[in-house]
Parts: sequence; structure tokens; C-alpha cells
Amino acid sequence: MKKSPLQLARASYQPKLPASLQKGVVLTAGEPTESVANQAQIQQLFPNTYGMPLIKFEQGEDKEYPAVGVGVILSGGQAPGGHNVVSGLYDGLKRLNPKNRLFGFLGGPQGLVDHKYVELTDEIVDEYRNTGGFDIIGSGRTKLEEKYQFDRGIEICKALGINAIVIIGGDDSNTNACVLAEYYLQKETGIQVIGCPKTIDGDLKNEMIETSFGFDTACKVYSELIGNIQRDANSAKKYWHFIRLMGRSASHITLECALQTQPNICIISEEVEAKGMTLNQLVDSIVKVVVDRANHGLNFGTILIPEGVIEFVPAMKKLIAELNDILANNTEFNLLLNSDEKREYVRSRLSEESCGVYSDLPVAIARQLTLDRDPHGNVQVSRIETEKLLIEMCVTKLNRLKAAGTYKGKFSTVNHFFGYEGRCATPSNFDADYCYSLGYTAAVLISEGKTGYMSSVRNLTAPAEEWIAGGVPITMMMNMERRHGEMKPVIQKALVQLDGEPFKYFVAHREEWANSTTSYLYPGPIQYYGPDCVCNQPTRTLALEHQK
Ligand code: FBP
Repeated sequence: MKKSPLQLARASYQPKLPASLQKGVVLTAGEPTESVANQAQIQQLFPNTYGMPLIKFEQGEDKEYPAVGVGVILSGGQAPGGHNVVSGLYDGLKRLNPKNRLFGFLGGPQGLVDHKYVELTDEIVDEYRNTGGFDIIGSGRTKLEEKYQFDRGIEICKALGINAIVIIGGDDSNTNACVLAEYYLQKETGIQVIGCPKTIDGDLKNEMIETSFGFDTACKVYSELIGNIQRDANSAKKYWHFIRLMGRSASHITLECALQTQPNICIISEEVEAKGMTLNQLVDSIVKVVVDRANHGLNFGTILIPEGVIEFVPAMKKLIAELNDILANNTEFNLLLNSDEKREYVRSRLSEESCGVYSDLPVAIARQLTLDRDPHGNVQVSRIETEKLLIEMCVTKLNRLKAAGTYKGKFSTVNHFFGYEGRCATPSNFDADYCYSLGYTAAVLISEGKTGYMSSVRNLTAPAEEWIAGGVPITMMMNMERRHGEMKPVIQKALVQLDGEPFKYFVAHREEWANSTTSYLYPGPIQYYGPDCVCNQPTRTLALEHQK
């Protein structure tokens, strides 16, 4: 297959590993752990995997481990670096015992159920080192929650001699990993399950998981694009660019991109919720900046919008929760063919307040809110064109102000949505190294007989040599949440902390960014080679969280 010069150069990049993984490893176990909330319920649901200690790796002597078979699954949305988790896992396993074997289940968790797999070899793995994408084995969003799925997993593991499964996924997929680990322990199958923290959204994080992989690269790609747009806006001086960014519920991507590019406006969903803002108030806050800038002759600008923001407007949140319950497993609704009938069906089942909100929405947005949920019961916010909704509402308000003579500017808009552009980018050096270390860590956890753990690599603002590798019990991250109309144990999503350093930095600077033409930053493309200051920097979020 023909390769680009960068592909060829990246194929020979050797990812960095923490010192503790470069030779033999010794494990130290900490105190027993507790779940973040609902301790009694989580303990009851996970009697075998609840309360396990944190594990830290330290440098030790080389050991001999019995040979193991491992199956790996890529789950959910793509995130840059997934291939390096696989190559780190592969290299780790082969180093710990050359007889170890690695199988990849194809097309995500469904591959385990359907018994679709490939044995990974040097030839296959070498082809994918340091590349973006999940195409080495493919991914999928099947939720592993039924006993028959778990039992199908046991069948194939027994047939292939697989002792452990590694699930590379986000909060929902790692919730599956935890459920599977518990079931396999309870059934005494001898099959271990280890999770790896993946998602560009950055919302799978806590004290032990400083960031999920892919966040770094994706944010750098979006920031490059935003920077380019800002330079265009500042050159042409005629458009307001409304830029919606992926990230599902949490605004980590949007906040990180704002820190990297310093736009005129940036909405943070968590702040919208904390202030109890209505959609109208949100639009007013945008209009205020548009008018102020117009008063200074600046009829252009950039605004960053997290894709999940409408879920954080309290009235919309209530509406979405009601819609989730109405639409959960609703074949009656799915059989309706006509969109007017669907609209009426929904309206007749909503509370009076939510029905009012739903009816006031532009028809296209209302329809997007009732599209299929994903297999985990989440609204597919990537399919809701919030940037267009906000533009439409801003135009209405600005027209009113114009009619009243209080606004004399021009408001020409361009809308953008960045998400898929960054999910399969060639991983930055940070993600290449971090992912490789996560995979390698998983290999050690498996060889040491651990199950129900997530691979953890910390101290990420230090050089890779000083990173701290180990394992975190997945039950430690869980709480109870309502999904598909029922209370379920799930990993708690990490939202933007309003008292955290990244948000505080943004608040301290946003006024200056709103009014200025000179604050824009232009990060440019990801650099893979060159001085540390351009090619080995972690995200601004991590740097600020670590006070660097
Ligand atoms: P994960 O949570 O599975 O990592 O997916 C992240 C994400 O890219 C979200 O940012 C986005 O809302 C969603 O996936 C889009 O889903 P799809 O890939 O199904 O279009």
C-alpha cells in the first residue's frame, strides 16, 4: 500500500514508556477503594470486584509469567492513539512471555458475541503503529449487558485459549468492562477483564485517570482549524463563525480549544447549567458581544459551542429526560412514518412545561431531539445542529435591536461542526506515548492476574520517563444513573469543574478575548518532530490542572 512521507516517518517512531515499564515490574497495592457515590448499591451489584486496592507499578527485576491468550476490543467512537494501545499491549505481552497471543475482536464488542476475530501478528501490528483510526480491528457501540452476550464471550475465549479481554473504550464501554469482569469472576471462568480510558471527549477522568486518550490530538486538530478560521475572520472582517465542537455532554474539548485559540466567545455547558440559564439568556449573552463588537466596527468574530450545550439548559434538560423515557424501547413511536404524527405523539406525552419548550423549537431541531438514542441511551448530540439554532435566535434578536435603532452592525454568519475531522488524526507524540504506555500497562495487569481494573498512567505533565503506571479498580469510578428509563450502575462522567484551574483561567481572560482583535492565537498543525516546546506539549487543560 502506498504511504505518505509522514506515514513512513511515523511507522518508525518508538513511543516513550515510563521508567517502571522499561524493565521488570513490581506491583504495590494501596488501601481498599470505594465507589464515588452510591457505595452500598454499587457494592451489592459488584460483590466480587468492589473495594479492590489501587495498584502502582515500580521498577523491579524481570520475572517469568505463564503464557496467556488475550482478546482486545475497540469500543465506541474513534480516538487518536487506539492503534498504539493495541501495539503497546502486543509488545508488552510478547515481552512478558513470547508465547503470549493477542486476538482482536472485529467491529467492537459485537465481535466477541459473534465470534469474529483475527489473531494479531507482527506484520499486522507493524502496519498500524502510530497511526490514527481504529481500522486495525474496527469498533462498534454494542452494549455488553445481556447474559447471553457474556456467555458467548466465554465460549470464544475457551475455544481460543483467551484468559483476558481488554476493552478500550469510554465511560459506557468501561462500565461494560466492569460488569463483564464481575460476571466472569462470579462464574469462576478465569477470564480477566481490563479497561483502557479512551474518548476524545475527555470526560473519562478522575484523580487516577488524568485524561482519556485521544483528547490531546483531537483538541490540537480542532484548534488548528479554529486558528485558521480566526485568521480568516480577522483578514476578511465580515463573518461571525459559529463553531460547534464534539464532546457529547462535557465541554472539555470546547474549553481546551478556547484555551488554545482565545476566541471571542466560548460557551461552557456546565456554566450554563450552574447559572440556570434559559436558551434566551444564552442567546442574549452572545448578542451582547456581537453588539459591543459592532459598536467598535468589528462585525466579525468566533464563537465556540459545545455540542451538548442544550442538554444543560435546565428546561431543555427536562425535555430531553422526558423524551428519553418516552422513546426508550418505543416500537410504537418507531412505527410512525410521518414526522407530524411523531411530533404529535411526543407532544401528547410530554408534561405541559416540556411540551411548551418542544413546541417553540424550530421543527428541524425538535425532530433531531427525537432521533434514535445510541445503544447506551444517550441523545446523539452530534446530530443536533445547535449552532444553527443559536444563529437563528441571534438573527431574530439582532433584527429586533436593529428595528429599535440600538444595533447598526452587520451579522453574516458561517456555521461549522468539528468532530469527525479530529477523531482519527495521526496521534500527537503525547497520545502516541500515552496510548502505548496504557496498552503496555494492560499487558502487565493481565500477566499479574488482575481483573476489573482500568489501565492507569499518571503524572502526565512530566516527561514520559516519570509517568506513573498502574491499575485503578473500575468500581471506584461508578455511581447510579438513570438510563433508558431505569437506574443503572455507570462510570460517573467527569464534567468541566467550575472551580478548576482551566475554567478559572478562561473566566479571567474571556472579556479581553471578547472585545479584542489581537487576542486570537493560531496554534497551527500538530508537530511530530522538532523542539519539545512545539511537539511534546500536553494540553493546556492538563498543564493548568497540574499548575504548569
Ligand atoms: P465516545 O464517547 O465513544 O468516545 O465517542 C465520542 C464521540 O465522538 C462524541 O464526541 C460524539 O458525540 C459521538 O462520539 C458521535 O458518535 P458517532 O461516532 O456514533 O457519530
